[in-house]
This record gives sequence, C-alpha cells and structure tokens, in this order.
Amino acid sequence: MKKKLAVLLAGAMVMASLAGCGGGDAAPAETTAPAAEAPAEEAPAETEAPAEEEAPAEEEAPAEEEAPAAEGGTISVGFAQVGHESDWRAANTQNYQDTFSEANGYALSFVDADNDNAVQLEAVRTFIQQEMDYICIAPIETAGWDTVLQEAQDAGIPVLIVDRSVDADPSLYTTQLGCDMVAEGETAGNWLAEYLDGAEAKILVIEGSVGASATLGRTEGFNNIAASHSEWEILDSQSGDFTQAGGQEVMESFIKSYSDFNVVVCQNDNEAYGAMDAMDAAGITYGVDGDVIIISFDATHDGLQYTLDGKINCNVECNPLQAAFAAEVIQKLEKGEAVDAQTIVKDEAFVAPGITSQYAVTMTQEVLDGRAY
Ligand code: GZL
Ligand code: ZN
Repeated sequence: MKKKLAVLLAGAMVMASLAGCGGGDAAPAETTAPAAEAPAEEAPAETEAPAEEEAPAEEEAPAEEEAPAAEGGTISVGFAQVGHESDWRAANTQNYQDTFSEANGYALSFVDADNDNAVQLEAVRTFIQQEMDYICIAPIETAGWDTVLQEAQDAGIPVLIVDRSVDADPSLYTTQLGCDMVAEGETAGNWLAEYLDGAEAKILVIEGSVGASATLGRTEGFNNIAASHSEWEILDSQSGDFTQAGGQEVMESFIKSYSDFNVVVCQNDNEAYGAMDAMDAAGITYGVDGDVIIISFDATHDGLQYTLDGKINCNVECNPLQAAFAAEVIQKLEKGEAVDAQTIVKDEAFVAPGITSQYAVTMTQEVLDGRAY
C-alpha cells in the first residue's frame, strides 16, 4: 500500500493515551489498541485532545529506535526548528540530528527558523512541496498554524508538533510531544512557597519568547501558585527571549526600576546567566548566600553547575532529548500502528546544596555527572 495511504489509515487510528488522574488509582493501560480500521476514503479520525480532567501518560524516553525495515527505504523528515537561541535548543537540535540520521534510515531536512515565524511557516510549506514523508514542527509561537497544518493534511503528510504546542485544531496534526510547561511553572512556585515558608517575596520575572507555549505555560503555572500567596508581589515581567543577552538587558532595566526585589524567575538558563551578569555588575548578591533568590528553567549542564555552586537556588528541568519520542511515533505510523495524540516528556527539578525540598532533587556532583545533557 502506498506509504501516504498507509499513514493516513494509521492516522485514523490515532488515539489519545490518557493516564488516570491522581488519587492513587492505577493509570489505565495506554489506549493504543487501534480502533477499527477506517475505510480508505475516510479522513483520519479526530484526535481528540485529552479531556481536561485526564492527563496524557508521562513517558520515559523510549529505547533507541532500531533502523526502519530495509524494504521501507529512507524516511524523509522535515524539521522546522525554533532557532538556536539557547543551550537547551542546541541540545534539542543535536538530539534530532543524531536520531534522524542516515544510518538510522532517515533523510532529515533541517531548518533553523532563527525565532522568525515567517521563516518557520515558509520552511513547512517547502517541506510540503518537497513531499516529505513526515514534518516535525517546534513552533516558535502557539498562534498562526491552522492554515499551513491544513495544507500539510491535504497533502497527506503527518505533522508532529514537538517541544512546544500550538493553538490549533488537534485534528490537524498527528501528535504533540513535549514537557508540561504549566507543571514546570507550578513546580517553581511550589518550591518557592516551601523555601520562603510564609516570608514576603518581591518577584521579578524574565519571561521567555513572546507567544511561545513554554513562556505561556511557565507563566501560567507560576501564577497559579502565586495567586494563593498574598505575601508575594510580582513587581514586573518582561520577555528576555530565552537568550543570555535578553536576560541581561531585562535585568539591567529591572535594576534601574526596582530596588526591593528578592526573587528573580528566569524562564530559561541562558536568561539566568544574563541576569547574573547584570546583578554582578550592579553589586547585587544572589543564590543561597545572596540577597536574591534565582529560579531558572531548563536544567542544562551549565545551569545545573550554577545550581550546584549555589548561584541558582532552584532549576526546573525541561528535557530536550525528545527525538526518540518523535521517531517512535514515525516508526509506529510506518507500521500502520496507532499513536498517542499527546506525549508528556517527564522532567524534574533541582535545588542547590543545603536545600531539601519535596519538589526537587538536591544537587551533588554525582547528580551533575550523571546528566545526559
Ligand atoms: C522548552 C523550550 C524552551 C527552553 C528554552 O521546551 O521550548 O525554548 O526552555 C528554549 O531554553 O529556547
Ligand atoms: Zn504564602
């Protein structure tokens, strides 16, 4: 059967894998048993987004995908990547290039969209014209995707939304995979509440790129917790665009405007490095022995080194090694198997030595040495 038609039928069997919500009940087995095969002429079934009250299953990284069956030939994959704004992004890109290698049976067309929405949309349209077997998109922003996703679907090309998420009809793409950004924001807030133990907080937030689901989710999650702490005040929140230069620039402007802050939330490690440079220049101390608490996200190697050194108090991980999940989806579709509509990539949090927390692992050299990125 022509590859595209086989994939369309497989798409018809796409199911959401829902894990039971909390409360100790064992999560039901993932619903990966394919529905009755839809007749060829039917469009793929709607891949209902998981119902609000049920969370998709959290996944451990699947084992390295073995090379696809020789008779399947090379699988062409177009990947429209956000850009090269951060260490996290570099690790994520490397992981995709290592996984979707020729040796593993893939022909990867990679576009670094340099944080430019127009470039990213253009890249996806080019992949459609080139009749890629699959398209992966790490969306710079959540908005503006319905039209081009419809074009890809009309062309019979399955789309995987990776790393971040889109504000589009879920039936327009095959799967979404990435970390739970709202949960990451809530972890940061819960840790801060535990650490402050009722003490006042005057908080500055250096947000990620405007309109990115990582920014929106981390902001929403942190604010969910801040809402129940009247002793906290969020003085200001500005985008540092997930870059070190952006973090430094925003922190310099914050220092000019505010003198009484005692918490800085940086929505990724590179912004935290920039914020630390700005505070160093202004003679402001931070970390476990300083006046200002720093919370960061990503838990990249250097970010965890700063956490181990006590410069960053809490670092919430977002695992960039996600390509194996995308390869698993593609391998399943190649075999006509059902795939999950959403995959949440597990992550955790880390705190500086001397801090113990129910929400995070206390950093040690062994923890740092044991990290994969
Ligand atoms: C998170 C990812 C974010 C990282 C930043 O999944 O989208 O984008 O937190 C990166 O480092 O720029
Ligand atoms: Zn409180």
